Amino acid sequence: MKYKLHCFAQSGNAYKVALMLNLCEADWEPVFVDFFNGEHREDAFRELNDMREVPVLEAGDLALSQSGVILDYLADSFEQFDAASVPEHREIMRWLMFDNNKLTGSVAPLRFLRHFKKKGESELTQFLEDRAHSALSVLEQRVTDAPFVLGEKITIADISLCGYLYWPDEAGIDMAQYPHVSVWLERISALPGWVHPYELMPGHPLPEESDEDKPA
Ligand SMILES: N[C@@H](CCC(=O)N[C@@H](CS)C(=O)NCC(=O)O)C(=O)O
Repeated sequence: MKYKLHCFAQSGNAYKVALMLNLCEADWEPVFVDFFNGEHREDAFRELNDMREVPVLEAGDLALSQSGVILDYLADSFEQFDAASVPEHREIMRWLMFDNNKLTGSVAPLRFLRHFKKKGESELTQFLEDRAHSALSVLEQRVTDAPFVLGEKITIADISLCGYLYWPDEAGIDMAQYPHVSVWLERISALPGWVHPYELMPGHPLPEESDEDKPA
């Protein structure tokens, strides 16, 4: 395989890269990281990524981390979902940073606390939910007038921004408030090669989730 993606099914950040690879029909395979048992903090993983974060993409001698950087690298390699000019590239970077900081930066920890930690509601979950709604409103505005974030064509900005949005129930976010975001998500999921994150990467369901599904 040309590409190895260190990932796990519950990671929206890894999903951004896995989805890109699939949409580009890349020759890739997932390498499971046992995140919920702390594999990303072990020495072997640190050698792969000193930031101790998933995803990591291995391409030959290269081991890249940060989903935005990996998406940019793959857009260059495949000449797909890429910018058509330097100003367009800057615009893509602007949205990747907005996603990392504001949208994924709120939806991912909110989902982690609510769905995986299950510690109940707190000031922190409220803060994150408000922040997620604020970011979603920005995205809603953006995709109201155009099919994709940069306009008529899909770019890695869309692929990054959608990373955590196929699990709204797990984050406890009501997407009915964002009809244009919902249509935009359907537009992306209609693309050839689109696969839901839980089917695209290994590790779903978690052992405790499968136990929950079992009759008592
Ligand atoms: N900005 C990074 C975020 C990566 C990230 O936070 N990954 C999570 C898994 S989804 C992680 O590995 N977290 C490790 C930790 O917080 O200890 C990216 O886009 O790749």
